[in-house]
Amino acid sequence: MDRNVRIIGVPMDLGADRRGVDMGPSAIRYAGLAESIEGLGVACSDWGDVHVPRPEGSDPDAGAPASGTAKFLAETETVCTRLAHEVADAVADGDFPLVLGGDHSIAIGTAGGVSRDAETGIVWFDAHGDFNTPATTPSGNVHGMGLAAILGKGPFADTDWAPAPNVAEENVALVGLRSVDAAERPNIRNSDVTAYTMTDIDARGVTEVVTEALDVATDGTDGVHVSLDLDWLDPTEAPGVGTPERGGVSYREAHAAMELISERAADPGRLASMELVEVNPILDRHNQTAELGVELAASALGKVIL
Ligand code: Z70
Ligand code: MN
Ligand code: MN
Ligand code: MN
Repeated sequence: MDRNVRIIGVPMDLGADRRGVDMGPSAIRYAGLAESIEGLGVACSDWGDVHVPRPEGSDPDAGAPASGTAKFLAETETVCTRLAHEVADAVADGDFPLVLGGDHSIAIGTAGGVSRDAETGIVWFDAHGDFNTPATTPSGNVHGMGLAAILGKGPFADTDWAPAPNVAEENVALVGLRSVDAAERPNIRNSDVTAYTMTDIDARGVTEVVTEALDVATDGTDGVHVSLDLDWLDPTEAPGVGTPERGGVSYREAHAAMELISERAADPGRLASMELVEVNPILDRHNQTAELGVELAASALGKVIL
């Protein structure tokens, strides 16, 4: 990593059903994130947390779209607007934003901030598509709509906060899908994002798939945002997530993917930002998932074995 890393926490759980992901930033810090980055010889500063309102004081239906469901959308807008500002500030100062969630709805803020003044590709590592709209969601949870919101799908098109200003659908790759809702499937298939399922990883291996995903995200862009939902990994490695799905990538496959990102991002500025989301300490075992998140961030930022 050629820039100072700026850690930004977002203790957000309004976009998910299970409480606990709001403690993700603390768990990841406690797992030694800053020390691990400094151990790579990279300067690192922790800017603390973006303020998130408590659900008890909020009306989940405030800000709801005209049709369909999206719980806590007004609060999600507030948090993502704050986060986008923090991330854009970090980039403007020449720092590398490393955002800690929190549920995956915060990606709307990260993507909005990092792409404010730069064409940005996204590699979205996830068991889920996060491509629901308020019309197709089975849950009403915005963490299942984050990528659709970033790309301005459905009613998100009419908002000034959700669509990322400089992210082209053609530069977005989804990697690791194994849980897609019936009504969400056509949203993905009819889009111009490139989606790699676990079946693709079975057939072609993680190295080939992630190399291709990086081709998609770097083609004509200034930089790449890596959005890492820890449920991308198999629950045997990452039990502490809100929605574990069997059949995810292994420990080594995940590191291989992050090491590829580090290699490909060796050009100054190519890796634009990264986020670690959906760590749920309540469901974790001995902070194992947070520790894994720290390890994977280190691999993406340049850690090598020898
Ligand atoms: C489902 C929904 C989801 C993460 C679960 C689940 C979405 N597709 N995303 N956990 N990270 O409710 O939209
Ligand atoms: Mn500012
Ligand atoms: Mn997700
Ligand atoms: Mn997920």
